[in-house]
Formats: sequence, C-alpha cells, structure tokens
Amino acid sequence: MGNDVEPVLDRIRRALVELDEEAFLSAVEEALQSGVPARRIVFEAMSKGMEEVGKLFEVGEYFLAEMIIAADMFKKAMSKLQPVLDKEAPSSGTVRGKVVIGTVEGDVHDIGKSLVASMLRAAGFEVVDLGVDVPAERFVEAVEKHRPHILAMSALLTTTMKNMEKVISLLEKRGLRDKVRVIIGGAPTTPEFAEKVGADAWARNAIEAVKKCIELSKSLDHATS
Ligand code: B12
Repeated sequence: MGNDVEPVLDRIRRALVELDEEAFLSAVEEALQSGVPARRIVFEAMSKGMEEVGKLFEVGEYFLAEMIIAADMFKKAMSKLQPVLDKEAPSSGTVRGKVVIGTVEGDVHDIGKSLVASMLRAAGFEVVDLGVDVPAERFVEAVEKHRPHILAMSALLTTTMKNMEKVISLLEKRGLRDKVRVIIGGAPTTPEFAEKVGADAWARNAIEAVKKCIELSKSLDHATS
C-alpha cells in the first residue's frame, strides 16, 4: 500500500470539509474495507479536514453551525474507527500507569482530548477522563483522589489555554506538583507555551501524546525508584 491510498484519504478530507456526510462516511468505510490503517484515516484525512473547517470559520465562510455539523460527522466516523484504532495500538496488555485528562475551563472542545484519551487507553494507560470545561480546582481534586502518574490537559482556544497555568499553580500550592507529570496539548498550544507554564511535556497529536506519556511514565519510574 503506497500512494494509491492518497485518493481515498483526499476524498475523506474533502467530504468532511464540504459537510457531505454520506460521501464522507462511505469513503471512510471504503478506506477501512480496503485495509487503510485507521490511524491514517483519522490523522491524515479527518484531522486535516477539521483544520480546514476551522480555517473556513476563521475567514467567515463557515459559521458555528458548520463546525457543529463537522464535529458530528467526525464523531460518527470515530464510532466505526475506534475499535480498529484500538486493535492497531502498539502494545495493549502492558499497564503503563494512570492518566487524568480533561479540557480546561471555558472550553468545550472534546474531539482531540477524547482521541488522546482513547489512544492512551489502547496503549495500556488507565485513563480518568474528566470531560470538558473542567475548572482548575476539579483537576487538582482529581489528582488528589486518583494519584495519577500524569495529568493531561487540552485547550483549543487561545482564551482558555491560560487556564492550564492556573491548574499548574494550584498543584504547586497544594504541594502536588512534584507528584505528577503534566502534559498539555491542543491546537493553539506550542512546546514554548508548555515550557512557559511549567508543563513537563507537549504533544502535537494523539500519536505523539502516547509516545510522550510513555517517556513521562518511565521518567517517574526512575524518580521514584
Ligand atoms: C469542531 C470545532 C468546534 C466544535 C467542537 C465540538 C466538540 N465536541 O469538540 C464546536 C462547534 C462546539 C466549537 C465551538 C467553538 N469554537 Co471551535 N473549532 C472546532 C474545529 C473546527 C475542530 C476541532 C477538532 O475537533 N479538531 C479535530 C481534533 C482531532 O484535533 P484537535 O482538537 O486539534 O486535537 C488534536 C491535537 O490538538 C492534540 N491534542 C488535543 N488535546 C490534547 C491534549 C493533550 C494532553 C495532548 C498531549 C494533545 C492534545 O491531539 C489531538 C488528536 O490528534 C477547530 C479548528 C482547529 N483548527 O482546531 C475550531 C476552533 C478550535 N474553534 C474556534 C472557536 C473560535 C470556537 C468558538 C469560540 C466559536 C464561537 N463563536 O462560539 C466556540 C467555543 C466553544 C467553547 N467555549 O469551547 C477557533 C479557536 C480560535 C482560537 N485561536 O482561539 C478554532 C481554531 C477555529 C478557527 N480557526 O477559528 N468548535
């Protein structure tokens, strides 16, 4: 399988951008049937399509309604893709540690956060998903309660990403900062921002997030042994 996969990935991306649900879902099905890896469908076609939908919104060509339709289409496709993604996971069976994850206060974007959560589960992490619009206090309570190895935060808005800093300072205040590794992500975040707010890691997408969380859990093993 080589470049012959590109046309179907391109059709998936375009159908999502054009909000053509029927063409989109059937192209996803067709790709799956012909053996295209689910992760390529999600990351090389669907995620790119969502970025384009965002750009169309930004320039005023699409409105909130179109973003809602696109999100709904994405979720419908995920219900078919998720079981396949789980099977494609590199190392199910190994318990790698616990992660508490959520989208920060003021922010209801959950597609990327949920994708990160499910790929972490598939890779062997126990994941506690706090959902969206999670206040700093609730993140910190969850760290106290679940004692995770890793706290993962998502933000999709430039106006909400600062809430990650709030969570990290609250962890410090409660004396919990050195008990947990913090990873952040989401479209407006960058490695520089992660460093600035005092997070331990940043990842561009769910595939990288799994790699970084594996590294973080190893670094904790060293720290505690
Ligand atoms: C779908 C969508 C929505 C949907 C969300 C539905 C849902 N259930 O999630 C709805 C319609 C509700 C929505 C609402 C709004 N949205 Co919106 N939305 C989008 C859109 C088009 C796609 C997001 C998405 O799902 N992408 C697909 C997933 C797979 O990708 P992802 O989220 O980026 O996640 C990946 C990585 O970022 C990373 N990641 C994500 N989280 C984490 C966490 C960790 C720990 C790690 C390591 C990695 C990681 O891994 C993920 C998987 O690979 C984006 C465009 C964009 N470029 O992101 C705009 C976008 C984020 N939205 C935007 C805006 C402005 C809004 C609204 C304010 C619009 C309005 N006027 O009301 C509201 C805000 C609502 C709120 N309070 O949160 C802007 C934000 C601009 C900015 N810079 O702040 C964007 C960028 C669009 C744009 N270009 O203008 N939106």
